[in-house]
Amino acid sequence: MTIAAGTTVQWRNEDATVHSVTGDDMAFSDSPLIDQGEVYSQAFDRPGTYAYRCGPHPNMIGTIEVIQQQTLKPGSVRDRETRALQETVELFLVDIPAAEGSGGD
Ligand SMILES: [Cu+2]
Repeated sequence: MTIAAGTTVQWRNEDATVHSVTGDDMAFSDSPLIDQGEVYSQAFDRPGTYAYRCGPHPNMIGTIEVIQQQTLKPGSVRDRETRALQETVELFLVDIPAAEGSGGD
């Protein structure tokens, strides 16, 4: 997902097991284990691409793209979408089962 610099992202765990938000390459502070119904918040102030995964479930991955609001063309669709996301966005943590029958080697 794409957000404007300065946006705080909240991950809410709506799954039945604990998850975490662990930034790849130490790009941001890792969350503790997030219990069911709990929220982890992280502000993204600097533009860049931030990949993350779940510590206990490395198949759960996501990416946050942070852009400078000023680089957007005023009135563009992306500008409006990004403005709408500027303060707080909420993502949900739900485990995605690994693909089955991938064949192996
Ligand atoms: Cu997990």
